[in-house]
Amino acid sequence: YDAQQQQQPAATTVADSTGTGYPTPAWRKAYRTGSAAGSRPDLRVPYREVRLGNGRTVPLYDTSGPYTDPEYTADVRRGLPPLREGWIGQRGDTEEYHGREGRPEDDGLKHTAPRGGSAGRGGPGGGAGAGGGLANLDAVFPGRPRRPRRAREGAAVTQLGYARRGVVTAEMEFAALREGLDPELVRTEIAAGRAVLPVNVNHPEVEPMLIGSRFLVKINANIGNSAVTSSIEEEVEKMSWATRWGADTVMDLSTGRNIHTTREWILRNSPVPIGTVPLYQALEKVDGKAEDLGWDVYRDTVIEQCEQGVDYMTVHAGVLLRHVPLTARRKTGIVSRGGSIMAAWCLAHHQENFLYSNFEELCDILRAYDVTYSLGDGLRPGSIADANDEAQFAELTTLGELGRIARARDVQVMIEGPGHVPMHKIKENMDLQKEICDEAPFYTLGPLTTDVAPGYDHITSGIGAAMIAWWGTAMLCYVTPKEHLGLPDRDDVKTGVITYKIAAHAADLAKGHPGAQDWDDALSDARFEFRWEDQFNLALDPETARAFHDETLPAEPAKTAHFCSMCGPKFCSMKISHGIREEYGAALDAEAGMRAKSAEFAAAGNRVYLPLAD
Ligand code: IRN
Ligand code: FE2
Repeated sequence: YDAQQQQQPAATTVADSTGTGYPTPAWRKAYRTGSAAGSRPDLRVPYREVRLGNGRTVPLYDTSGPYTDPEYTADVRRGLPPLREGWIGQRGDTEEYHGREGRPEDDGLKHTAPRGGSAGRGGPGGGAGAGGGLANLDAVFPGRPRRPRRAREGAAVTQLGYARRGVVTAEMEFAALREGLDPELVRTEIAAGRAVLPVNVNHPEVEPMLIGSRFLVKINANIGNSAVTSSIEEEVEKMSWATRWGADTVMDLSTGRNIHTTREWILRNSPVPIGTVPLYQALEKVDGKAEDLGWDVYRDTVIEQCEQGVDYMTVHAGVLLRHVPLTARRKTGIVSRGGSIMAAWCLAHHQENFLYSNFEELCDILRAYDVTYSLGDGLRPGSIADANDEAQFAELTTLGELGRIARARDVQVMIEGPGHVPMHKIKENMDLQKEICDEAPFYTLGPLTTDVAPGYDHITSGIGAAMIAWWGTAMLCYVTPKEHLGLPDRDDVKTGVITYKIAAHAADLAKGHPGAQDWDDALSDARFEFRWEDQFNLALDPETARAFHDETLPAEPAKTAHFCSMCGPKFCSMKISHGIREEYGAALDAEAGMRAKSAEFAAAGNRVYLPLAD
């Protein structure tokens, strides 16, 4: 996601041919209930059921939230049901307080005056003064009165903290059930820092999920309004659109007006973890002048976002003063937006990156809300020529060091990775990251495997994404066809998400993730048996599959025809294979039979394609 890119407003209506938000009536929202240990009968874990023509069903992982449940009536002004509220409350280790949320100035852009240093941290004094945060929050999101929560003094309320103490939380059980895995495996992976479960105590609406190389590969979609025009509803709409096609997390990279209010609406309506880059909003508060940034304005912004419920934050703390000169001779310099902001600040002040020098304090803030670090790759390569260079790996070494500091304070950590990397240099990235960052989840942007295909960078990057995920990357940040060129619209978002679902699932297969191949097998059976409707409905994108088929064979009988438009009725490889199976079926398993048939076959002139009866 290069610096110059932002999103443009999408249309306000969701393509909703089924009334549920799913693209086909053969997809139905279903729930797994209970729990592996039997200890939490209240768990209700969503999945997608694909109903086949033969009465069988195929269960698939689903990220679309309550929106696709026909029993649920969505109302973006009210927000989603707070699924986790009871779990968080029952633990008794957090407290509500008068936060700083909803201060009108958080929506504005001009904040050159010094901000109050105690905001959000000091009980009543940290609030918005008379009336407190609550009244103002009502104005920001009238649907549900809410006060921010944070950890009670000294309590480690992070999933990492619980995992280390041997506690399997409801969130861990939920996510385990979602992946069909043992909750104890989930706990040990989180405890070891090899997986994260990003869930801010202020985002009770989230359906817990896992990011780690032992689990299904996840994908992230970026959204964010352009400074021009975009309504709040449109931003909420983009979030649900991306999750409908399979985005596991969404990053809100909004800049410009109404930034605080927009984020509040996205969070209250998001079933997936929301990530942000707080540096972008902090920069707005100082009128876009990087040199005017500082720890105070950054810290205030982070607390504001923690109180809203942001689940993970990109922090470009690895761009050190001494790393900046290493980029001087690069072909494309620094392409990360956050990285270039921090490099500019370091050079202007000739001081160490304030995110690095205040990192421990930042850990203590994130710890109080269970916000997960996504340690930013501000020095990622922006071209094939710059891949795996000294600047990139120097930063990676610093990210490894910062990860250890964060985990020592019970803060969950993932590490961001490149960028532009040719195929033969991808594996080194994964190997080094594992070694340097203690197997913390890797979260990469592609990588793009060549620079020569603007307009097709979902593909150049989908190739790299599939490779790096196979080797162990836990989450892939999508790239849309508009990368390097312009603002992605809703079709680009869908194309980006589908492309990355392909990369992620291809990696799941190659890694032998239990059950991953069942989906492929179901689709191949449908294809082989000419069950066209089932083939469409098992597709990642049923609409497109159906539309392509209709282009050449629109008639309804073609949906059951035992041939397709590629070869026609007389020469269809699948049909021929059926013929072979009928003729030789009985002999297929018996070796003697096979040998006999082989001799027969040779005698008949080794012809694979048998003449077909008309
Ligand atoms: C992911 C891996 N490396 C970078 N990313 C994403 O790029 C990150 O999660 C965020 O969405 C965006 C940040 O871009 P800059 O500020 O590094 O350009
Ligand atoms: Fe790029």
